[in-house]
Amino acid sequence: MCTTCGCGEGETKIEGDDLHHAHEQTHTHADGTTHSHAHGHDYRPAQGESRRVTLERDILAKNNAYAAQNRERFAAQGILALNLVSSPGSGKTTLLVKTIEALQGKLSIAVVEGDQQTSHDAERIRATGAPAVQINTGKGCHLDAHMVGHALEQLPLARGSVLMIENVGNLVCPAAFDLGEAGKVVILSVTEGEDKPLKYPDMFRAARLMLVNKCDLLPYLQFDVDQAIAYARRVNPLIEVIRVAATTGEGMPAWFDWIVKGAAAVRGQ
Ligand SMILES: Nc1nc2c(ncn2[C@@H]2O[C@H](COP(=O)(O)OP(=O)(O)OP(=O)(O)O)[C@@H](O)[C@H]2O)c(=O)[nH]1
Ligand SMILES: [Mg+2]
Ligand SMILES: [Zn+2]
Ligand SMILES: [Zn+2]
Repeated sequence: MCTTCGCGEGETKIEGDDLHHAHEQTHTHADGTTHSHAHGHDYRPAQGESRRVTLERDILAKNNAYAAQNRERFAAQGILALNLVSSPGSGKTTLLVKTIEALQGKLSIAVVEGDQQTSHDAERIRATGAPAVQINTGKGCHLDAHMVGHALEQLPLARGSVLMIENVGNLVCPAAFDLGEAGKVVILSVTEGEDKPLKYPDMFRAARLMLVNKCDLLPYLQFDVDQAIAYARRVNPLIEVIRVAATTGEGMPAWFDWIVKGAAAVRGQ
């Protein structure tokens, strides 16, 4: 269950991982904790406000513990992990496909894909030759650090590589869940309206970088890019911004440079 909207948990499926089977037996996480949880067993809706608050705190505390394990693993292997968040259809997968193609031979990129249903996005990534694992969250509206930890078991992650995690399209709930990433990248496409940073401030506050995507469509829309950026900076004065069009390639080199610099920083170069 999501702490924000109360949507379902316990339906998660990870390609190549029989989650429920694995969790009927005890298993050990990197911190040495051994558990035999059925996914969602402790996510039962509670009665009353104070129980709800306690439940939220427990869910986030558990998530943060798994996120810390993921983060340790990324640090130990010099992996730059980015969490791509946005509303549905802003162009996350298109951006990833173009990024993998552009950086081929320069950086090794692996992808965790999150969607409620289908493995379309993982298939689009694998068509580039990059490894990808699809997580289907069922009724769930966001990825959590525990799911990502299990997906990583299916993914060949080279030392010094980049892990892109494409979250479920949702501008609300993924803001609350740390996956162990170095940073969240929020994608705002110009068809969505420039006021989204004010309407969904948690997400824009949580992000390190905002990609303003689909800029090729600006001639056909009434979308004030400067205003959108001003709104984003009103909720997060430190947010970095890059204007791009994933389909035409406009502005994309600045995004590629941002990744290459980030990866080098994580590797300590
Ligand atoms: N014109 C234009 N269309 C784009 C651009 N980037 C993506 N699109 C289109 O936007 C639609 C959605 O793109 P996706 O890459 O599937 O978006 P997504 O954010 O991964 O979608 P979900 O995973 O379903 O949330 C597709 O039809 C893309 O071709 C762009 O820069 N310009
Ligand atoms: Mg996608
Ligand atoms: Zn939710
Ligand atoms: Zn587990």
